[in-house]
Amino acid sequence: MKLIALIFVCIVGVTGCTSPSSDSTNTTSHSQADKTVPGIYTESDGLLLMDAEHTETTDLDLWERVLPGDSRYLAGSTNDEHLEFTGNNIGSGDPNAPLVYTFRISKGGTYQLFIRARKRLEGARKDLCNDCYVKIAGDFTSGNPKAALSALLTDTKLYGGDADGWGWAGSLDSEEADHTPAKYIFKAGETYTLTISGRSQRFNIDRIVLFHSDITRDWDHFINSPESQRVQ
Ligand SMILES: [Ca+2]
Ligand SMILES: [Ca+2]
Repeated sequence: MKLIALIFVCIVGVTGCTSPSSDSTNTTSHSQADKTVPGIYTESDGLLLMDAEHTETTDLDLWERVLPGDSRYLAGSTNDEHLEFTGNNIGSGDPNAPLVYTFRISKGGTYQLFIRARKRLEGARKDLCNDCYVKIAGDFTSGNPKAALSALLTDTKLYGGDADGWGWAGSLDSEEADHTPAKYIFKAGETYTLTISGRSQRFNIDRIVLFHSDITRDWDHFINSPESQRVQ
């Protein structure tokens, strides 16, 4: 019995020693290494910034990483990287290749969603290559009377972006959310999951922004600030 007890103590001891050290490793950096260390993004001062390429979804499927040196790369992207959707066609298609981002809200209230985006038209009509689908799961209500909660909870088209440089996609488009901003009333202390799915081919996404109604909309700040911290 003494031997069994000793073995048990050893196992507990080893387990107890290894988990804190791996936790500290996971939270020390927001560099490229975070790609392999999914964590929950944490809102701070009413602002949540998530680089699209830092999705916790490991299989990008029909999204492709676009890095400097690639002819599709657009300078000025955050983290020197963005994602391009390669599925469906340049007009439309069903929700495809979902990318997941989990985040925690500490300051409750109304948040608006924007995705820094580029429509790589290659000469195509300007309303092509310009959209994805978004949905959020969690305990929230709609922050926009023109957008039904059901539209925010299910894959709904979000469109926008720029053809010649980086722009912003922030308008929903469905029968229940007719060309209107994506706004959510989040609760303090709750965790939410954002899912972005591909819709039109050659739509590029760089950075995801959710900002509280108390915060001034400041694109330069949203682009130049480091992304939000992630915790395990
Ligand atoms: Ca980026
Ligand atoms: Ca379109």
